[in-house]
Amino acid sequence: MKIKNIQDITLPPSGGMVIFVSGVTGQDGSHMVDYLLKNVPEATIIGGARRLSVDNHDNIVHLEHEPRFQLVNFDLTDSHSIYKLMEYAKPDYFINFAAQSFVASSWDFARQTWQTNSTSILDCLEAIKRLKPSCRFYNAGSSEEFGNVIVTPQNETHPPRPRSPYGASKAAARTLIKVYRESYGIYAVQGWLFNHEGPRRGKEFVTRKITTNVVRIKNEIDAALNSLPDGVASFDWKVTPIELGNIDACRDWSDAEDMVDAVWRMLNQEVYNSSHLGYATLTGGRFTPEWTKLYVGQGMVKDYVCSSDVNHSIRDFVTEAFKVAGIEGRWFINMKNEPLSERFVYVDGGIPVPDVVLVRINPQFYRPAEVETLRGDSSAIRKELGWNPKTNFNELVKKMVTSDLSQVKKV
Ligand code: F7E
Repeated sequence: MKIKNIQDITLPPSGGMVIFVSGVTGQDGSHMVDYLLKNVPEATIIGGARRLSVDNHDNIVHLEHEPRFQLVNFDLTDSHSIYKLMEYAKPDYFINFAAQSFVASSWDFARQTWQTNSTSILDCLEAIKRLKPSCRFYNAGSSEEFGNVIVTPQNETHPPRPRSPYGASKAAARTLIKVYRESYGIYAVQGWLFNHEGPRRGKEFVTRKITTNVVRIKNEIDAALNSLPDGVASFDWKVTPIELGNIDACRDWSDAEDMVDAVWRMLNQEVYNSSHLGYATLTGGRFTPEWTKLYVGQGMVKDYVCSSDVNHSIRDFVTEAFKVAGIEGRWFINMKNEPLSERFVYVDGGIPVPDVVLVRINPQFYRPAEVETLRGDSSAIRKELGWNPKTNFNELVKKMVTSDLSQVKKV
């Protein structure tokens, strides 16, 4: 897909709304653009992505001929890039999904994680302050900020107790955002987004790692069974198992498409919060910089927890994903009850086949420090901003496995 330089962006006539979404080739950025195209018809949408030698545009190929969307070369870690964007495009909204988002890598690349997720947010806030203080800013926050939780479920009052450089970097960004909101009246928010997934999720995250491998294993099983002579039952065949780390970790998983709706609501709280509607009415639905400043200054703008409010272990996700693919399996532990020996084995006609291992544990995927359990309490955003997520856990797993199965069929 053609990528422009910032100075080549085509801007709407004066007064037209401009929305900038960074990290647009990722899961959340691409869904955000789809959401805005559908729900904010008056906006010109600019997506920012780094120009890489290898094309990573799979999540946005469908936008190639979309007249309201332009893709620009943008790097969050280069402050010049941020200033150029703010100076030239002067967006009304800056929605930041660019990040070092893989928690496991944050121990290996702690400085780069900090640079991208914290220092760059400071650069964004400064650029907004200097060049367009009325620009509304969203930064992707995370349940990883809660980390070593002291109470379940976690809501907005839970203190930050991060367990990874990633969690620490997002907690730092949150503090900066609050400082800029309170010091300068900038409408800047950072939601605590719990895990959110879908067919566009990167394959290094555990859910998509599982769904893509379930599909691979399904094909291996089908090929093995089809090669047996009619009427012969044999389990001399093997599959290459999925290797996972801590399968006991519990996460609160939502659909990424539901999450981008929450983001837009957080960016327009006076529209969605019925007790704030006076602000929307006073401005005739379009927010002047003066009104925005007053609204923010009165402490009306809040960060919200966004979650499904239900959690499941990685092992639950595995079982459900295989079930959706039509494969029955069972968790199996050896007689000595050693945890790392645990495996998920194929079940044929109700009988486990211990030699056909579908999933096994590889300690390589354990983290130096783990967040064992996360479960959100999103009652505030549901009540105050009317957020109503549509997809539950089983539907999400089904959506992901079904999508990965259909990709295989296309090849
Ligand atoms: O791990 C365990 C792993 O990498 C989930 C990001 O979007 O959500 C995401 O962070 C759990 C962890 O996501 C494997 O130890 C076991 O307990 O899918 P994940 P994450 O670390 O929770 C938060 C909210 C964000 O903000 C992040 O940006 O699964 N796990 N075995 C494994 N994880 C991976 N990746 N691979 C495994 O083999």
